Amino acid sequence: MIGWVFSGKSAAGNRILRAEVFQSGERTLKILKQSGEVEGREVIIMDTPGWFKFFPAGFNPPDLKSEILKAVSLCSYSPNVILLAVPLDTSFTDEQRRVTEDNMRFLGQRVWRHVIVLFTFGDALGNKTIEQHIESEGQPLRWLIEKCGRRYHVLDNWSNADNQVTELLEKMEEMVAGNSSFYLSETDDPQPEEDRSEETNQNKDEDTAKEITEQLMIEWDRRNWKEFKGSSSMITRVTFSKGEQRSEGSEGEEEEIKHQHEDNQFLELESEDDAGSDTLNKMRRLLEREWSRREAVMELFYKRVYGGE
Ligand SMILES: Nc1nc2c(ncn2[C@@H]2O[C@H](COP(=O)(O)OP(=O)(O)O)[C@@H](O)[C@H]2O)c(=O)[nH]1
Ligand SMILES: [Mg+2]
Repeated sequence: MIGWVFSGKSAAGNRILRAEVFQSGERTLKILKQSGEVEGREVIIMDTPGWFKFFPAGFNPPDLKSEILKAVSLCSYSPNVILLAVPLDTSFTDEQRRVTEDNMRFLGQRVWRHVIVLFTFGDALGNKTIEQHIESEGQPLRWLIEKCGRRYHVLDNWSNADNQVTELLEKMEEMVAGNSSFYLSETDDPQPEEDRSEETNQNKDEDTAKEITEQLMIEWDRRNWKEFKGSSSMITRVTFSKGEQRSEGSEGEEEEIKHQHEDNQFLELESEDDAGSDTLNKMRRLLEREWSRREAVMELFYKRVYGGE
């Protein structure tokens, strides 16, 4: 089970195993293996920490990669499937396409043959079919679906309907039957990271990114941008490469447009004459978006629990 934070991985794990064994709604820090009998099969699920939805992979917590690799190696000797959680309550833009690809690069090119896109938040589909949704979402999501050999499944983690899990297991079995299991060997293509032309600067930036990441994780939990900004003079040294920036004008993205508008306001509010302020603004913008995604999900959750839906 992989995907960005708050994409419903832990909830999906619980849903599939029909037990509250993963901590949904909390940040998953370490992989967690749980198993159970589902529809007569022994199912083992590895829950993993998520990456950010908006930040480039370079800002991940330091042990995210090693945790995912651990999960892969623990599953290597049995038929396995990688479920990539993609929540349906939010858009999958070109930015998410890049972040997803970036975050999965270290698993090598072969990984995509073993992925099923697990659309979580199935309740957000409303009356639409998933095919209509994929059609209306535009190129980035279609790219993902094609990349995964058109394998996908919708899961509403709040619904008790049994057939959604049965169908998922059938799709997983079908995939495993026509495909070997996923494992990483030493002969695998070394995972080429992004272009490293400015090696020295890059190293310096990497150290800085590490410090920022640590801070970021604290702030993600605490939600206090002001302190983050005050304690982070180091941010001024970090530069975002072009490839890591948010795409401009991706097709049909209302969310994107809304955020661009908000971004402009931030820029106006904070027109400091400081060399780092541009980067600071970018950091702030990304963090704000991570938070607002989290809030939107919590709102859905409270509405469901207390709103009598
Ligand atoms: N509406 C809705 N909310 C969900 C669904 N799955 C998960 N959530 C909520 O999304 C939030 C994040 O879920 P979680 O399982 O922790 O995601 P993770 O970070 O990917 O493990 C939690 O508040 C869940 O209650 C779903 O299918 N529908
Ligand atoms: Mg989780």
